[in-house]
Amino acid sequence: MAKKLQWKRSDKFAFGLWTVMNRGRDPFGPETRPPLSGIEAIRGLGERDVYGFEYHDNDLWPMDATPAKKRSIINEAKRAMKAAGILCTAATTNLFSHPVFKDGAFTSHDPRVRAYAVQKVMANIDVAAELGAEVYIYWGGREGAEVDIGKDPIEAMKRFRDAINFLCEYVMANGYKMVFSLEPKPNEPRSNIYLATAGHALAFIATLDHPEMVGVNPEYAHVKMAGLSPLHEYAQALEAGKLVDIHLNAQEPLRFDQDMSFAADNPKEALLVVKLLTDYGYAGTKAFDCHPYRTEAAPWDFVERNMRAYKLLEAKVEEVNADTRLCAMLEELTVADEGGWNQVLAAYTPKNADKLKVAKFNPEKLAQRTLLYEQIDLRLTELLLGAR
Ligand code: GCO
Ligand code: MN
Repeated sequence: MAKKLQWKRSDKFAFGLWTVMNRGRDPFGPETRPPLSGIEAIRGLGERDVYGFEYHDNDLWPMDATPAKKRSIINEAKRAMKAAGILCTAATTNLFSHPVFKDGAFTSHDPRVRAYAVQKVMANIDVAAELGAEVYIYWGGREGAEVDIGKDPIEAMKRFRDAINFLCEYVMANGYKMVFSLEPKPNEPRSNIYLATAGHALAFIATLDHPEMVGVNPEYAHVKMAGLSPLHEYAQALEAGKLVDIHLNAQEPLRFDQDMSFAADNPKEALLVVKLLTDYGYAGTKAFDCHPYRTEAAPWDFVERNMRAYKLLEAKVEEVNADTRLCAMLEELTVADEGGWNQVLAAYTPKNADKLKVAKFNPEKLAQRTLLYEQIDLRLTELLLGAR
């Protein structure tokens, strides 16, 4: 393998423990792989030069673990991390598997369920801080509805907000160095999940008591499930200074949650995401949140394949950015600003408004300009396919 294409820890790749622990169960059939414990998952990822892992509380200890059992597992996880040289980069809470959460956690009708959910998060935030995680994720797995008349969506938002506000205060009161991250998803396992896209999440964050503590980690496949553009979601979050983590994978649009490996569906689209992250210096971890195909006996080919795909696309981005033909065509898209309009449009002032009010434009003439998109896209396709 070309040296440049071999991933290193400094690439900051991460995997959810649950991705390699996934045993291939789907709604139509049972597990096809033997179990892997959270500790084995940490070891296996560390041995493959993965930078970090993300975990749910119950990926590591079962929900009914005694305090002593839980403590011994956490200690073992810390030893495994040290031995394998892998970091814990993000944590999250399983608020969706147990039947107690069958109608949501933070948005449940039952105040006892909501309190239990917040308590479960607090307990894991303590562990996350101990393991060194600096990002804490909220994926509203069952925060949604099938029967909307039975669950007021406005009330649900208020409850969600109260929970996040409470937990922000908890992190601050304990002096933890940790930011929160909302992970949007449009549906599955609920018919409709609240905070369906990055746009929903960003708007919600603005209503929180501590918006500066909360960002988003859009998942590539969740965006495609909504029939939207992962590139645009990542870009909007990045531009807002809110992209604190990313979940990379692949998904055919508008289908069930396929959770395929990164770039498995649409390499050009994946390339443009890698280009965005590269060009704009995204510095967070790049976490893969997908599952090995059900036909795999072990998760390790899957782990290597995801990192390899990212490195291949990263090398391709370098090639694309350096391609003189493509650069020249992209350059032609920009228009010399002879009228000084950029400066006028950058800020409203009475002077700028006056200048704009009296300006004469010729829309017919402006409309005559053509753009080289066909050729540009062909050149990108050529580069992607290795045609010279
Ligand atoms: C999904 C989600 C989950 C979350 C995870 C962390 O299954 O659709 O992507 O994998 O990412 O629970 O929040
Ligand atoms: Mn995810």
